[in-house]
Amino acid sequence: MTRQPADHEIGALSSSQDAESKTFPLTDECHHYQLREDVPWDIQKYWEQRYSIFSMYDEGIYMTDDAWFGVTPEPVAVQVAKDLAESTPTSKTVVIDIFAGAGGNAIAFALSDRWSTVIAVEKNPSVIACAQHNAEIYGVSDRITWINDDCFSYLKKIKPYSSETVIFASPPWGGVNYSLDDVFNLKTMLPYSIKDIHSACKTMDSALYLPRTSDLKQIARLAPEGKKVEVVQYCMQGASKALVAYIPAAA
Ligand code: MGP
Repeated sequence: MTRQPADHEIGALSSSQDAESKTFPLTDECHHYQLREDVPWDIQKYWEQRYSIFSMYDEGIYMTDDAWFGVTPEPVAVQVAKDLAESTPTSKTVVIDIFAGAGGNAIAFALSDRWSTVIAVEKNPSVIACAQHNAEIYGVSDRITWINDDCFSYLKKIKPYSSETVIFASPPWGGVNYSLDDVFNLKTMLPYSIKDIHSACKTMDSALYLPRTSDLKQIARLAPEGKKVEVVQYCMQGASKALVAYIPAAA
């Protein structure tokens, strides 16, 4: 029988007492834009899609300007949460969103009621404050353990819990120009390459949220010996937003 990590153990795994805290205050970098003219030009396209991103936007969703680029639209986050729940053996009860951003995925994992523990790791204090605030709006903030830390250092600390843990990773793709190449090269993804991310996660089952045009040959190489990787394209209004590669843990 597998043992679930108790809350105090997960807390003890944060890098310092300061890294994990009950409440992260919103900062000057956190905004709830109500008028188009207040929105920086480069994120106006995303602001136009605000209700697809967070259906409860008008309840007071907060984002930093950079967080708009990487947030998973709510219908996609809900479907990913459903697919991850269904494809994971019930013995695994902890899901860790290692690039939590403004919280869209962690909120969907918490709402799915599948996991005994949902952990959201985000290194930017302003961004984690937005995520926590947004999770409050969706009524699930207290069902998420918030870790303000670099995910690579955090992952080293949770190695003893690998067998009961699933990783979800929605990393930065190196900016909005990711779509300029017909095939996106995951080796040169910035600031973390696919190798950096996979090496840190490979002892656990993982789900990687990547550009829809990602090089599938590079993803196929991540399959452990004798196991398969599944790749799912997630679409809205007939167009793919991103793909998720579901990668089993290496033996
Ligand atoms: P997009 O391709 O920038 O916009 O982002 P759109 O409107 O689908 O495409 P266009 O071709 O019509 O211009 C699409 C989705 O990709 C976003 O909603 C995010 O979920 C995701 N996404 C985009 N970027 C740049 C990132 C990123 O850097 N990291 C992560 N994790 N997701 C991203």
